[in-house]
Amino acid sequence: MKKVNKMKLGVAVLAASLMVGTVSCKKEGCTDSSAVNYSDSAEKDDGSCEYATTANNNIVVSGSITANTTWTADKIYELSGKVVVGNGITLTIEAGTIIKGRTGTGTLASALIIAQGGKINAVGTATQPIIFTSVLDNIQVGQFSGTNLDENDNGKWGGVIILGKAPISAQNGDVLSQIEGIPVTDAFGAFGGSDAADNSGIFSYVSIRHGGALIGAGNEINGLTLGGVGTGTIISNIEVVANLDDGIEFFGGTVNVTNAIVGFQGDDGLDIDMNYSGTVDNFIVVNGMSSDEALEIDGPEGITNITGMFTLINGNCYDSNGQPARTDFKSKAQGTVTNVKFGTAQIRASFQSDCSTVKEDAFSYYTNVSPTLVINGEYTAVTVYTGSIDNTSNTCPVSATDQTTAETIRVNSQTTITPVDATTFSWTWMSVKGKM
Ligand SMILES: [Ca+2]
Ligand SMILES: [Ca+2]
Ligand SMILES: [Ca+2]
Ligand SMILES: [Ca+2]
Repeated sequence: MKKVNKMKLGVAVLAASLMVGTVSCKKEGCTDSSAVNYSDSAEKDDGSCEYATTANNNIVVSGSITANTTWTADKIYELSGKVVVGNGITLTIEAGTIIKGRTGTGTLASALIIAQGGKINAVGTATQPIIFTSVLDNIQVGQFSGTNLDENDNGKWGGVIILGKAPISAQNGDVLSQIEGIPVTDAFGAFGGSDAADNSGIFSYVSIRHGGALIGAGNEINGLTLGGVGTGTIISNIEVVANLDDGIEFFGGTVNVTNAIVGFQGDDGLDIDMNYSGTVDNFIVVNGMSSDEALEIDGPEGITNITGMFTLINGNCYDSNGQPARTDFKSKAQGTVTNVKFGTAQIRASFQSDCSTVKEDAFSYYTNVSPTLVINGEYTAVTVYTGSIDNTSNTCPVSATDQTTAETIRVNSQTTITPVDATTFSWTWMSVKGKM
């Protein structure tokens, strides 16, 4: 209905501009070739695109959402390519709504992208979570899960990307960056800025399943990507299961996340980059057979936003056999880990210009008299490994002293864990399917 009105408005505006003879007179219409009213002579999109439903009555959505929109639980929404919620626009998703991403990779990868200045208002409940999955999933309206996909089915669609204006630490001192996998020519891929309190909306009781398709060269998409998302945003009760890349990846930003569970990801459970400086409170990572690290954490990449520190509190990281899962504190990781249980902590040490000149890195942050990488919890081992010497190959050995120093810190920082309350996650696919 709104779309029809907008189309009439577009025609009226076009007619008016023709009458006054403005110099800019690009023909307006629907420029998306996947829409039923695509106009191959239109040069400027006027938001009038309308889309077919599929044989099973899914509502197909594609391209930019140009007016405030609500997706309702009585329908299934099918993402065709990248669906972008742009500046000034709010996408509301009702509790219980199912969104299915199409298959396809690269430019055809399906994703929901909340761009800078756009807002998501997705508020599910424990009994009616919002579910993102693949078109290959046979889940139907009103159901909690399908029957044909399991924790090993990943990469079947893209993922969800939220981009804000909070500080990041990107390379070259950039305060604004472009999220990986989205070409720089697409302005909606920008993230970062100076508004630590930026508000991208609410994302709560959301289950993201079976995603992670390749979105750009060498870039699989995370289940949930948070780029420069600010503290005004509420993110809570999130599940990412069977994603081909990371479960949740943070690129800078300050947003706090409470109650997050990631399982059976192809890469890392929680991945922190560009000096994310918010708090993740109450989380579980369950590594599958092909997972990489449960936690993979980097600090600042550049000269901006170097003081922020991440906080991980109240967590448990284990594998599908119940064994504690490995973590990796990589380049300049700085922050605190409190009341978290995991396996080996790998701690990266790197060198300035020769193997005796230690460079500031996770290892030095961990071993300093006043450490800026503080791990208090229960972890089974610590392994120091070397990063690269500047501009040369990675040839420095880890000294036995460094390894011993790290091990002493680990032993002294062991605390008795208060276990994560698993009932927090009883609403999730992993809990219901017995995969926790
Ligand atoms: Ca990633
Ligand atoms: Ca990794
Ligand atoms: Ca990763
Ligand atoms: Ca990373």
